[in-house]
Amino acid sequence: MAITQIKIVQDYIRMCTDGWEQGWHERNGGNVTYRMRPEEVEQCRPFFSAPGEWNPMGVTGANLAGEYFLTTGSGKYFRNIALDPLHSIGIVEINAAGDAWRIVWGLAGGAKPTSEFPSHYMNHCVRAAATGGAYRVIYHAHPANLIAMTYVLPLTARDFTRALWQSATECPVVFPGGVGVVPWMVPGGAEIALATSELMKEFDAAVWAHHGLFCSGPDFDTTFGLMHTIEKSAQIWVLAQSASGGKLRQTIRDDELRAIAREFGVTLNEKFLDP
Ligand code: 2HA
Ligand code: ZN
Repeated sequence: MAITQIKIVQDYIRMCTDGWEQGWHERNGGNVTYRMRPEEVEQCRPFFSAPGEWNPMGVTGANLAGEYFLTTGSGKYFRNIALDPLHSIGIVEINAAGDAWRIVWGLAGGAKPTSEFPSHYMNHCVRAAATGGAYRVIYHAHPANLIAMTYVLPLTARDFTRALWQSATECPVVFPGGVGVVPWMVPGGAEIALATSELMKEFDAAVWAHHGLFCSGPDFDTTFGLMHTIEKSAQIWVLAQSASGGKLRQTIRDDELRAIAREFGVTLNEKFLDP
């Protein structure tokens, strides 16, 4: 038995490979973290090594102190994860104060968790609190069409939510709360982590201007599906804007968005609709 035969590890690796195949993870771009269930930690524990040093995150989240996370490695390529999980991903434990991690499995050869671990951790803290512990996955990718939109639209939640809802009929059903937008910031630190987690109090997804997208969800399917749906909608938006020279002939109207929500039993974030 190897740790890579455990289902949660296999499912995690599959999500990483799926993202690579979509073209969202050039070089070392993007990262995924998963907050493990206690029984999954126990399944993996026989493979744990002597824990490493505690490493401060620069952010604090008390509600997930003591939890374990699967994480991609800093500087590691999604392309290689399935071939070499031991060096590409790892499991980290959070300390009792909720402000530091240590490696208990993987990230072999001196690797570290993703450079965006502070953002991931703060997003986990906020989404877990907002969903009674149901949300377990944070996914960051670099999908090209969504990034292209951040050069064209005003960087507001309203502009992005409306454009995405209007570009594919499924969108208001998949993310009825809309998406948040973080202005351009230096990636990898506490400042962008706090800005993103502030938006994650309200949204399942946050756009990083000129950089990418953060998605959250209860499981890999839902979270990957959210990334996929948003990027597909962004692609349609870019195609329609390009084909029309920025002059769309028609789009889905607000009363039609409300009709979709009624039919599918979801509540749209009304502040993004006109009265
Ligand atoms: O892992 O995507 O945002 C590289 C990145 C940083
Ligand atoms: Zn990134």
